[in-house]
Amino acid sequence: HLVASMEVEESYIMIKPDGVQRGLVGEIISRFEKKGFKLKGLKLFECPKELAEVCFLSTGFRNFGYSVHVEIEDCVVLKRALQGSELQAFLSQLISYITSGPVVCMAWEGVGVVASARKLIGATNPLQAEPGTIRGDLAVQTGRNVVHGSDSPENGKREIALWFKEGELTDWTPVQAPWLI
Ligand code: RTP
Ligand code: MG
Repeated sequence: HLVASMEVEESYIMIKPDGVQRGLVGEIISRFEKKGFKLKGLKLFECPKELAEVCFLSTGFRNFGYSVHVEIEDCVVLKRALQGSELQAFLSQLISYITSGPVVCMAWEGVGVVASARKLIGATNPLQAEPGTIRGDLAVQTGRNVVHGSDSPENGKREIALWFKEGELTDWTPVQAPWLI
């Protein structure tokens, strides 16, 4: 069985401030819930500036994909164009965005959840995201793309540890859930 050989993973999914402000929390959560992944952590949270800085300025800007930019055509341009103070300005815009209002932090578990969640979310630029994806259906601007999803199982674990405290995560066993296997 293909499925049996795949790993159970965790992904950190976050509804960004624009998603909360626009009343899309239920809509976004339901996409992951209906897909069949298991919710292990959920909170409404005002991200402190320090945490945003950790996310975007050190390891986390990698968490949020700076290293990934090399692979994305659009972003190669971005990487070339943004150096020194321009890069600082871009990062501080990202920090202002993510601290501009409450976010919804989620930990989702499942087989292949990291890649699958990114498919459900769609391309970084919502105008290029396929219809049927969260960004394809609900967003227009790259800088207001409503949701974050981890880009690797390693980052999934790391981001969950960064955004949740111990005791905020619940490991529960679904009573009867053949659809989760
Ligand atoms: P995310 O990390 O939020 O799930 O998004 P992603 O993987 O699809 O994209 P990533 O390359 O990791 O970029 C992280 C976030 O930075 C903002 N961004 N703006 N103006 C731009 O060209 C640009 N590139 C990235 C977006 O908010 C993106 O989601
Ligand atoms: Mg990313």
